[in-house]
Amino acid sequence: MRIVVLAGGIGGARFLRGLLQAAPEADVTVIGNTGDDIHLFGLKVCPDLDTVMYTLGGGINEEQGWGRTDETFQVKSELAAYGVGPEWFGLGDRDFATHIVRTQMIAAGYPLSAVTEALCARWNPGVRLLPMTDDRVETHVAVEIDGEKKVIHFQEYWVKLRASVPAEAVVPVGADQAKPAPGVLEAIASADVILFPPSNPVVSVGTILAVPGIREAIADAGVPVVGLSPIIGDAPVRGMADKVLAAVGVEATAAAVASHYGSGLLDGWLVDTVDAGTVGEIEAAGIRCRAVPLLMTDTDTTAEMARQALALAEEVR
Ligand code: GDP
Ligand code: FO1
Ligand code: CA
Repeated sequence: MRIVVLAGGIGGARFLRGLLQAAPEADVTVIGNTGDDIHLFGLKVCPDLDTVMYTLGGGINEEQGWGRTDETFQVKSELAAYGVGPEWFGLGDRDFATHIVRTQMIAAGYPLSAVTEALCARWNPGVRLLPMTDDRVETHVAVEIDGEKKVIHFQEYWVKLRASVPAEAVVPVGADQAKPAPGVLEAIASADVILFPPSNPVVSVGTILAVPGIREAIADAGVPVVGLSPIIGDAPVRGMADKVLAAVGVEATAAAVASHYGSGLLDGWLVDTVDAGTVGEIEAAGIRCRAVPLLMTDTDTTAEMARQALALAEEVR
């Protein structure tokens, strides 16, 4: 079975770990979000691609959900000693090697998709990890700070400000000129099922869908598209997805996210059992819905979620 998964970082990666346990024989292609990418110290950092690669490759810092295990920060502290910022983004020594290799390969003319393939040759994530595009896309957030309106990089909003100010707009800069990376449209066209994991609907899945051609390819794929809600009981399970959902005028509820994706895209939607009351409303919107436990507490639980998603896909096929 060929499965295509649109993934951001932590939520997507943890879901994928369960999916691979639930369907070890499946051929899984991950279309990864690159809107979080940031250029720091002359290096290109791809947080979501790295989180998927490290998580599935066994190198992730588990409690953080990003960065490497057994990390040290000598380079970071030496940069600070030179007064070279920013200091608010925690790049570790091991992680730096990934960004050096990536930046070196891009400078040599390799596209991001080839770079990602090369990095995955070391990590063996067990999936084919494709960036959504080889073109540069970086999400920026319009905010108002001390009465001054400005647009800042997503990572500054998310990590430095901890999303503590309202996001007035979320803009994937470059998306409208971006082309799907090689293999992305082909993977979608040959998929047996397409999954939206419990990733951030705005800055992860939303950014991937903002690359022209991807949303259309999914809508036209003619195979079940099933998503899992990142919102449980009217709040994101972790992180600040509610802040960016507000920026696009979407309530932080499982039902609102389902209708945000729309019945033109989604055939099925899994909500957590605490949101069982909303199943009727979602089905009335033309999206088949099931209430199942959606907390990814461990891989076995996540594998069950993945099995439920695949079962719902068969039901709507
Ligand atoms: P990020 O790029 O690192 O923010 O990761 P993603 O975008 O892939 O996923 C972030 C989303 O995962 C957040 O909006 C969380 O609400 C969601 N999430 C995290 N853990 C869980 C979980 O255990 N269950 C569900 N349903 N969602 C989760
Ligand atoms: N997230 C943080 O909250 N604080 C950090 O210092 C931080 C550093 C970092 C370094 C490399 C990397 O790949 C990811 C990193 N992240 C950090 C996560 C990153 O902000 C993700 O983009 C968010 O989790 C949202 O996707
Ligand atoms: Ca992300």
